[in-house]
Amino acid sequence: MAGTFSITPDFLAEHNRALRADLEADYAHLAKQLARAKLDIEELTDKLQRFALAIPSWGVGTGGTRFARFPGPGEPRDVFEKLADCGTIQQLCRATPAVSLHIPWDEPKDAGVLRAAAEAQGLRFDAMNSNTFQDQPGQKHSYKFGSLTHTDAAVRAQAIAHNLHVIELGQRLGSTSITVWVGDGANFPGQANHRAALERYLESLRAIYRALPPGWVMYLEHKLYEPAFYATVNNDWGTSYWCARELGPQCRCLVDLGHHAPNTNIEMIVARLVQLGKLGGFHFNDSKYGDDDLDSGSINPFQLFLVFNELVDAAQRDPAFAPAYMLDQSHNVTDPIESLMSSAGEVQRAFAQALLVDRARLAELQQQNDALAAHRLLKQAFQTDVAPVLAMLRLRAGGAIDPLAAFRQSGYRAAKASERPAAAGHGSGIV
Ligand code: PSV
Ligand code: MN
Repeated sequence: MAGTFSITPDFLAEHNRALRADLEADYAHLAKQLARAKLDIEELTDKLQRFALAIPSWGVGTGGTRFARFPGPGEPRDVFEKLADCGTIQQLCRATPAVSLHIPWDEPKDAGVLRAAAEAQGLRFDAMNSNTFQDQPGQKHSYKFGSLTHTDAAVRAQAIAHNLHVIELGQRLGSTSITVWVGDGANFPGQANHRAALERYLESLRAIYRALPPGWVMYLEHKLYEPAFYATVNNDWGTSYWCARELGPQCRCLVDLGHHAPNTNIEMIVARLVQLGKLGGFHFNDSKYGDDDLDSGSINPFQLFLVFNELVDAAQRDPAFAPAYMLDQSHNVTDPIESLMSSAGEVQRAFAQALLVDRARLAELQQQNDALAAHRLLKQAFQTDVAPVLAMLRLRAGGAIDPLAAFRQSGYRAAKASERPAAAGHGSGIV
């Protein structure tokens, strides 16, 4: 059962009272600065107000590496406690009204009870995630050598059945999408026939696609390597695009920022998928070397900005353009709630900065081949400090001006540490 401590509206009001005057001064100053560039701060704040990001249920537990996991105090022990933490993040940040569940990690006994618990926290369920990269207790066939692409049809059938179960559960929870990521691949040259494995992948996906309810979307998540270290089946955006196109309009590609080789031009992948009509959504995180699952914007905030630069460009061409935004991070050395709040802010910041780009002027400069001026135009937007806008929209939406400070002062973590004595072997985190 979820514990009882929660941050009270009075506490939040007191926190905001202390910071409000400074924020209003900073906001007024930024409004003047933006007005010089013919930008209306209220329009910007309004656009950001409508931006929503989903929290990964697995992100509120401490993650881990191949080497160890160092659990933190007061970690959630079940899906209801995870929801409580997600609710707290939303209460303070007001940018994360949705949760992305992972099944079976978050398998509820009663979907109705779980849905009601989410609604009580002001949360809804975004994309469901199926897990066929791990064996589950009592499962008949092992995924050691693959799931949707396994050479044995019985294993593939089991993995397909799991995805159908996840869709059915998602329907009861009010979700309208499923993200499929498989760990399938090979560790040795010669181990798998690349072409045959991809054929089996597509065939299995077709069976899942046929079960999609109307209005549902299936996201395909590609990944260059890991856990398979020589080759993965859905290894890159081109493969993902081809599969999504073969399957039909209810299938789109999901870009996890960490699933590419270092230095890959991810914003260009985004541009390509947008142009081809198959960009479905994101798993935001940051990385230095591989799928490091570091906090969004902590390593390469400029890349995050450039991704949003493409998304704002896409939205300008097509106002109906609405990809799904999710975080997908693993927190090894920080408090997961703090990391998720800070990452939500970094993603919002990148979006806000991308909204500042003068697109008509940029097109002119591109037409004139004025490389440096075009680059400086982007840099100017990227270097604008939009923090007052982000804080103001949190304040107006009933959140905290400074979520991190409010969280630390609230005593939430200490209260959860006593409410949630550590349980051995609980399902939080990724090891
Ligand atoms: C795989 O690395 C991934 O990015 C997929 O989205 C999984 O669902 C998630 O991480 C958690 O393992
Ligand atoms: Mn991911």
